[in-house]
Amino acid sequence: MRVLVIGGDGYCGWATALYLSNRGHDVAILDSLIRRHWDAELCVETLTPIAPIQHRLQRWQDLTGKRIGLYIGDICNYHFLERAMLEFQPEAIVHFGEQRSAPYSMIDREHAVFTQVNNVVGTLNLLYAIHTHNPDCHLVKLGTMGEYGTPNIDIEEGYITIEHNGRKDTLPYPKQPGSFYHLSKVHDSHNIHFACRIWGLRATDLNQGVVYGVLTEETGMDELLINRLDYDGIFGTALNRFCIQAAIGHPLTVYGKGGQTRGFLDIRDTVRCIELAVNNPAAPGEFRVLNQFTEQFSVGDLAHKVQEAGKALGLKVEIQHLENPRVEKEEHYFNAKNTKLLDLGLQPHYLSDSLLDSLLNFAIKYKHRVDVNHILPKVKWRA
Ligand code: NAD
Ligand code: USQ
Repeated sequence: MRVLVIGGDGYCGWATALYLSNRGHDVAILDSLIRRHWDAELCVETLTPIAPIQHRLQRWQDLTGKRIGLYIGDICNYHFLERAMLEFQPEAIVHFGEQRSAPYSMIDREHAVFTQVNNVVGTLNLLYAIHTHNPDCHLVKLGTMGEYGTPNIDIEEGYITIEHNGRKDTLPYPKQPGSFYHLSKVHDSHNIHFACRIWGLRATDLNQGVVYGVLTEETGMDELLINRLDYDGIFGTALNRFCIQAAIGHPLTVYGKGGQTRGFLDIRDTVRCIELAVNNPAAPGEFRVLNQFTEQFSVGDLAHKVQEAGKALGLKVEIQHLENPRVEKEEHYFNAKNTKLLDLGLQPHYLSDSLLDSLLNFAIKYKHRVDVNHILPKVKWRA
């Protein structure tokens, strides 16, 4: 299948583009490379040294004989997007190309506005481009589990059946996101759902949990194919950050009580979930929602797991409860459904001692690149 991976220079997108190419799909990456610019803006670098996208792709072709196309540009620029769509004629589009950090979106008004414009306008342009030029193309859009927030009832996959005053309907599940970033995903979901209803587009919204890990079969093939691994207080995410903190002897940064519970998945499952969605497209007019995570953990549980795994490697790992920079529940009910991807054939890589061991060793290998000034969180929700 011809698959366009938007955001293919990023963490999930790079691993996915190589994986799909390796599995025989005809892949092209579209990316504005703006994430590299945000790193420069914040004066941070990923733990791993990532090569320029052109070198990465050349190396992939030299190693495997498989060519991945490249379109460098911004999906908020409609004419650029149209040209790429008309030239590549994708049968599926996997859309990772957004500003994805909650703290970045909460820095100040400019960053909140930028996040929502970049994400919502980019996705809306994409919907118009598909409708106008390629209406049968399946949109596989990365959403987030954070769209649901932490309600005191079970979280369903996208929709909930409600009885009200004697009448019954199946409706979009209520959304209570926790940042202007997470809100941008809710706005996207509404726009995509509407486009499916009015134009008959086919779309899958993948409400992904927090991703951890760095190695996939393909990105581990060669140093030039290495994936990014963020550890800083803005783009770094919980488990990845904890492993890197353990590697450099920094106390693990649990925010508040640490009872915040989220869905998590290994990056090797991210790439497989995308493949399952691509290979099993939504029907015309269908807005399909899948919850993409494999296990639930509280932040405190994860810190303890990293502490134990670190001990086995001879690392002395302390856990520190910091004042929570975010506004969120620190103790709450959380029980989210995630059966639809399993039904499609996902065989999860559950979090294991061997994964923690390999991630810790990876972090130790590159720990000389860590700038400790970027570990503590600096962005406050109430500022
Ligand atoms: P990332 O920042 O590593 O990659 C995003 C890529 O998109 C970057 O290469 C960036 O340059 C590109 N991009 C951003 N805006 C663009 C635009 N307007 N036009 C073209 N390219 C643009 O992020 P990631 O961690 O790979 O996340 C990818 C997607 O998955 C995001 O949509 C994110 O919300 C979602 N997601 C990520 C996680 C996670 O834990 N990393 C969890 C759940 C959902
Ligand atoms: N947390 C800590 N200590 C840290 C970092 C985070 O306690 O050092 C806590 C946060 O307060 C939060 C939880 O861990 O309660 C998750 O935070 P995170 O930074 O790991 O993840 P989040 O901000 O939710 O965002 C990440 C990705 C985002 C994606 C989301 C999936 O950056 O793109 O949408 O995970 S989800 O969380 O399911 O919405």
